[in-house]
Amino acid sequence: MITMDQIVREGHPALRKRAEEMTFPLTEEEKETARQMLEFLKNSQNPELSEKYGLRPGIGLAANQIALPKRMFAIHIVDEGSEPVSFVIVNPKIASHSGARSFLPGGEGCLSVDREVPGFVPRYAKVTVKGFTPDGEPIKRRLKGLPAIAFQHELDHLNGVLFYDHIDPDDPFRDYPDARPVGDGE
Ligand code: SB7
Ligand code: NI
Repeated sequence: MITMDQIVREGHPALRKRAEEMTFPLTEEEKETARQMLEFLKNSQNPELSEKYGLRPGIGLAANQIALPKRMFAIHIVDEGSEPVSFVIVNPKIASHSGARSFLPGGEGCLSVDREVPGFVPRYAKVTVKGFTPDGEPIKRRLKGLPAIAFQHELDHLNGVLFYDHIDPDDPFRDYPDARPVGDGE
């Protein structure tokens, strides 16, 4: 199973490189990694298992966060509010997005960043995303709220971008006129 030991941290070159497109069919090893990435997120959100294995709770994990420079990530968001979103997506893309943006009022964090970096991270409020399951089936989904934010955070990872790259260094909590806090209606 994946534990925090395998998650690379700030300063590791894998986090700043563009990850490679994957080719189908995936190898059995790649599929197994995909399964383990989703399992890690589930374990990390399970109070007993996160305690037992010292896992930081996470809602997403990109392959390059375990030093695998390939274009896939997992998202697991099954609690309050929105409908459950739990998948691994390969070669993900944003097909279209809203003009409006949103941000988490408490800012973002990252399993690869062992410190708090305060500030708003403006992202598209709604995204239509495309990609493939590890078995090669096409995926197309509309996401909003936290799942939309998480998708963009993970896609950034595959492009070598970290959440704090989007924070205004001169005014981390500045107003974005076209952006609303997540959870504040539609
Ligand atoms: C806050 C946290 C995440 C995404 C969006 C907002 C995920 C944190 C875990 N990860 O580091 C995944 O890359
Ligand atoms: Ni992250």
